Amino acid sequence: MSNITFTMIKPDAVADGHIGAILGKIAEGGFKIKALKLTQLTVADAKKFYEVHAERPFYGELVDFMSSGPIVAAVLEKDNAVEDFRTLIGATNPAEAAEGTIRKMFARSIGENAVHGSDSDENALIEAQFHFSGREIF
Ligand code: IDP
Repeated sequence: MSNITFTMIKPDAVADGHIGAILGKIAEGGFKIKALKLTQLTVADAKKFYEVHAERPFYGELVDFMSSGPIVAAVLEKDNAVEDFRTLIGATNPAEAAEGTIRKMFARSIGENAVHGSDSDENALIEAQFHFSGREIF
């Protein structure tokens, strides 16, 4: 698979009722949905998904937050998907995110920042396969 990225609508944005608006921004951004589900990470899932951040001071907080409630997981397709999606979501800290970006519009804070977006083509594939079986990706 190429030209794909993986995203999660995080527990804050699901709890705040932003699923529909965020999926709308994703569609307007020219991304095609290849896989989609409402799910919840266990603590073990969140630890594994974010294990590259295990040494960071916010790891425990991040794992607790990401397993705290339902999320929407999705695989998105577009030319240059990884980079274009990171532009659409904006900076990690919503206070620094550009106007009109998903994080600027919907995030609560640097930790509870509404959406995840893969940081490389390689990680997009790993993350898509972490959440979806082959027959769930179209
Ligand atoms: P990214 O999601 O914009 O790629 P990363 O630096 O990879 O940002 O961090 C992963 C996630 O960890 C962020 O999306 C955010 O939820 C959380 N995070 C990052 N920095 C902080 C922080 O300083 N405090 C609390 N949580 C943080």
